[in-house]
Amino acid sequence: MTQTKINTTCPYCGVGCGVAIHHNQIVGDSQHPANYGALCVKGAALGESLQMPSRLLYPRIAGDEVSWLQATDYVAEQFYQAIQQYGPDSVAMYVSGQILTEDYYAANKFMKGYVGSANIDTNSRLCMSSAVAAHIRAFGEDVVPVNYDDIAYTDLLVLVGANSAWTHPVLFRRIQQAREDNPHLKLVVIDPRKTITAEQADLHLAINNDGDVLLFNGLLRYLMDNHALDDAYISAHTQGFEQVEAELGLERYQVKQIAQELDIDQAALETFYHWFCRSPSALTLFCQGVNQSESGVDKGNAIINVHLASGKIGKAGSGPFSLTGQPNAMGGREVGGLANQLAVHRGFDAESLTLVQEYWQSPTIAAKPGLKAVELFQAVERGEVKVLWIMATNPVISMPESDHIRRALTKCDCVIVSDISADSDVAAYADVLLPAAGWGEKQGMVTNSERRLSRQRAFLPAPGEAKPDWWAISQVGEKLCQRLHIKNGFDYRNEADLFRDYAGLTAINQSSPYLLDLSMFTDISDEEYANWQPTQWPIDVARPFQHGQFSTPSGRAHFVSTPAPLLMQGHWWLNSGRQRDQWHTMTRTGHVAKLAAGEIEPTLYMNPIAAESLGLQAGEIAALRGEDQASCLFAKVALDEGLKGKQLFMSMHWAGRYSEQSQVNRAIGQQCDPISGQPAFKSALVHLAAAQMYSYGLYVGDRRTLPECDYQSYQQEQDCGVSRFASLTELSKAQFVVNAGEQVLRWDLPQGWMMIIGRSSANESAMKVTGIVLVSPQPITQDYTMMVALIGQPLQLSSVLTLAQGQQTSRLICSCFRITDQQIHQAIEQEGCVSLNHLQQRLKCGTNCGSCVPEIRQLLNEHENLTMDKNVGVKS
Ligand SMILES: Nc1nc2c(c(=O)[nH]1)N[C@H]1C(S)=C(S)[C@@H](COP(=O)(O)OP(=O)(O)OC[C@H]3O[C@@H](n4cnc5c(=O)[nH]c(N)nc54)[C@H](O)[C@@H]3O)O[C@H]1N2
Ligand SMILES: Nc1nc2c(c(=O)[nH]1)N[C@H]1C(S)=C(S)[C@@H](COP(=O)(O)OP(=O)(O)OC[C@H]3O[C@@H](n4cnc5c(=O)[nH]c(N)nc54)[C@H](O)[C@@H]3O)O[C@H]1N2
Ligand code: SF4
Ligand SMILES: [Mo]
Repeated sequence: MTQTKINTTCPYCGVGCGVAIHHNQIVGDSQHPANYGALCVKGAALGESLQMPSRLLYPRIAGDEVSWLQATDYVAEQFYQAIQQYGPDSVAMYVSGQILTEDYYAANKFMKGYVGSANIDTNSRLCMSSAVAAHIRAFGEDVVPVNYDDIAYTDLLVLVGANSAWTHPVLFRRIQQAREDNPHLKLVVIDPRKTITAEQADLHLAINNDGDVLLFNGLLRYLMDNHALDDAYISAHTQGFEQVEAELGLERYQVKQIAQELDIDQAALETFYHWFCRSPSALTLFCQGVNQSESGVDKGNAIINVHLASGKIGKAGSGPFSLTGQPNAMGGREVGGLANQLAVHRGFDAESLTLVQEYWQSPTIAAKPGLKAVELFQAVERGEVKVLWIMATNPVISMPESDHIRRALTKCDCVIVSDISADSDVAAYADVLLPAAGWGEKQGMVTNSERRLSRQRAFLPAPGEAKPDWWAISQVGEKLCQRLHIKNGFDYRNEADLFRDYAGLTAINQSSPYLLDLSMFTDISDEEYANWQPTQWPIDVARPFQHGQFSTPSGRAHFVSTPAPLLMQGHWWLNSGRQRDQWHTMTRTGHVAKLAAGEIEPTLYMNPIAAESLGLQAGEIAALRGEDQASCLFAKVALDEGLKGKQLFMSMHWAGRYSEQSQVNRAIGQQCDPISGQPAFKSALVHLAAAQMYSYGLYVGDRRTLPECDYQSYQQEQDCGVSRFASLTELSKAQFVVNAGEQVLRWDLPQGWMMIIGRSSANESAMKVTGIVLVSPQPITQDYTMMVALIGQPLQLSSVLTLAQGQQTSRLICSCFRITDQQIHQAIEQEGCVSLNHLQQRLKCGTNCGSCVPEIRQLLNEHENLTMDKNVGVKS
């Protein structure tokens, strides 16, 4: 690393925190307006994440290392041949909200202007596309009309389908700060699941799955019935209200009916409606519980409708706030990386096609929208897409019905994968692998949730032959131009060249209603680009739509009719999402021991009564099948009273060697929102049963591979690994054939079975422990952290045996200092810690990144409630 201070941004979530690299330390950038120095647990672990176990270092074709020249020549030839033989729609790119704006711009220009197809889609389809469509329908342009600062000015915060305490932790800290500063500020959380975020709220509405449209239509009706509409705003700045108003006359939109249908308390619902009515300002933050739904776009518009109707938009402390997931999801939307956008917020109308093609001086232009992610992979499976270039995304894990994605990739003539990791799941399907420079090694621009452009800067050399993604695209672009005998459209020397080109293109929006205009940066020098400071667009405007002028042809915002869908009930339904400490498919966080300790194996969370109905207990294994019963996955059951009825929850992260078999998208079907094409990841209907496991096992040690088992997971520990496995049939000692030089020391012990593997030596007392295996007919609950400590130590059979007798596993709360719930309970019960402050002083928990503060508060609350219950018990 470097000695001079370098400011960059965090490569994870859309909060877009500034990071400073100074004296070999990675810390929060105290000057960055997104975080003012704060980082969450993932940001704080960035240093550790850089030591990746399997970096992709050299280009490869069919497994053989080749030069970049050979690789890019080969890729250009594959594109060229397919285009010549089958037309431009026979090739495609599938990119990601994790590439930088310059990479994105190059990819979009390559596909839409040089290949001549809009078959370029991105994992933002799985993430933000419903919000994008809702913005375009209401505002005429994909614009988030809110700033982070608005959190400090608002009277009411509504979080819909967002577990922000875990997923946007630094933003959530701002929310908590605003509540401390303003005791009148109310926080409402709308989520079928009682999340850590919901636990902190003044009001939690645990609505039935996909009840959001009904809930917000009901709110609009309530505003109407209670004379809380902003008639002046509606008549001056909007259109279409009358139709929406007429549709809300239905009996179904009355408070009592809504509460019943959503299965929530009527008084609680009325409280929310009343607060919204009464508050001078309100912010509605929403994320994947809204977007990832068959009614995702309507959910977004139902939310926007109430903001328009109450005039709570375009002013301080008010507005609908779609939170972006990935660090550059917003930048990708700006350049136009979605298949149904052309570029710079433009669609495929004749004027936009001409303007963009003229600016690019390109040989062609994609005349119609391309295939959206799910459709794209279906076309790949049908053999219609012959060449597919996948960049910075792992669709084998993250797309719905992932078995279909595996099949499609196997059939595809040529799959090109640009990644930083050689063993990302998608890499296994690649004909060509291109090594990408990763975070810290590459540079460029990212745009966060509040439309703020910040710089990522390099501070490390790229290893091996890894190169920035824009460079690889430009090389292939140049070689395609050569084959087409046209002028090279990809003659970029560096990222600044690309950024200037992109900024210049936005000038076409100047004489239009569109707000995206960065044309003032068209001529910035390399030095100005290097010294770029975080900048929000629209430039020099407090917030978009502040004067009630929208980006539609009429300048008015549109009310959109959003009929509430009928809700599914009575089925097992699988909700999925994120854990606090992992990032997506784990390629960047799975190997960091302190992050891996958060959720130690693929876990299916369910209500205790629901579990009992299937005869399932915590720690046992459940078998989950998708609606079509096609594939089955196993996961360990954990009980969670925050899940009502037949709701199930699994995290989306399990992938690769950590546990590809138990990856949740095996059980999730391809249902999408009909407008945005965004998959409904949060409402899969599934079949569930107890799996009849013959034995359960735990291995702690230095081996990464174990015998194939029906259920298997791997967790990285400091200097070793922890594998958990279970088998439907009997496991035998012979299955654990040990490596040369290892030997089994015990087998068939009274508590179950146990085996200890030690490095062989004539003298047992001189042996070192290399692995400990426990096998038992019951789920294993022993504390593995103690076993980790024994690995590599001189063999002391008695200590190992003691551990095998069993201790309950504790739950890790503070990842930074590895403080467990048991330690916190102990400090509260036995050492009299009664406040967060006390616990922080005593155990240091929550004093580094602060991501676990909500969980510590939850434990304190539990104790307080317990004490209250006891006191009540004494009185009665
Ligand atoms: N730790 C961590 N943080 C991340 C990421 C990560 O991988 N790890 N990824 C980033 C990315 S790309 C994204 S997109 C964001 C996602 O951020 P979030 O959207 O906050 O996270 P999720 O866990 O996907 O889902 C949010 C909530 O939606 C709820 N939900 C499910 N169905 C419904 C419904 O019908 N209505 C409502 N109202 N709620 C529902 C779920 O119960 C869940 O609690 O996180 C970003 N931040
Ligand atoms: N069931 C379920 N599924 C979901 C979701 C859900 O809530 N539930 N959420 C969806 C959402 S919102 C999202 S955003 C997706 C995320 O899903 P993915 O995008 O598939 O997940 P990542 O693990 O972030 O994949 C990024 C890949 O890019 C690689 N990489 C990292 N940096 C670079 C780089 O600079 N260049 C290149 N070329 N490669 C790089 C990483 O090694 C990794 O393989 O998952 C979606 N899938
Ligand atoms: S909240 Fe955490 S993950 Fe998101 S940008 Fe900030 S430090 Fe990174
Ligand atoms: Mo996302």
